[in-house]
Amino acid sequence: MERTLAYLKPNAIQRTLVGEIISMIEAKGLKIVAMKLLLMGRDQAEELYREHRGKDFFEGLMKFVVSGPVVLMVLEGDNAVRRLRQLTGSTDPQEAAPGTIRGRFGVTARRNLIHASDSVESAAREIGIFFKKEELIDYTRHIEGEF
Ligand code: FUP
Repeated sequence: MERTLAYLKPNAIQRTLVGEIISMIEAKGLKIVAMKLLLMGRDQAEELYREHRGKDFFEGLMKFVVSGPVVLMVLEGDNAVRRLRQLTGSTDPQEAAPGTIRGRFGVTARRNLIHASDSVESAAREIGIFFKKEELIDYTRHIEGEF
């Protein structure tokens, strides 16, 4: 069982797409084990995107992700990392497949609506930036086994 971090970026909240995007995640069978609305701090944003430090889009990315509240989620399931990345689609929405979140709603590479961890290792690190262990809830869904 894997865990991954997703967060809905400020433009998803501004465009009132939170419900639709979470519906797509739920429909995919991924289980929400933690969720919160948060105004991301600059320090958290820099830590999350540390591999991009120094790139030409870094400063713009920082300003965008702290510009308004985001919805953070920890999702659990078999191959959760890969399944969420597939559902999210390519970074540039113009390249993203039509059925993906970015393919359906995305406009630009920066304002691409959702972040999804790219590996199990990144997921563990990224979850640690935003959640304490006790905020992750262990529970069983009644529909478990019926997918
Ligand atoms: P992804 O893993 O698909 O979220 O994409 P990356 O890790 O490559 O990029 C992280 C974020 O950087 C993107 F979600 C948005 C931002 N970005 C830009 O703002 N401009 C770019 O040209 C590329 C990425």
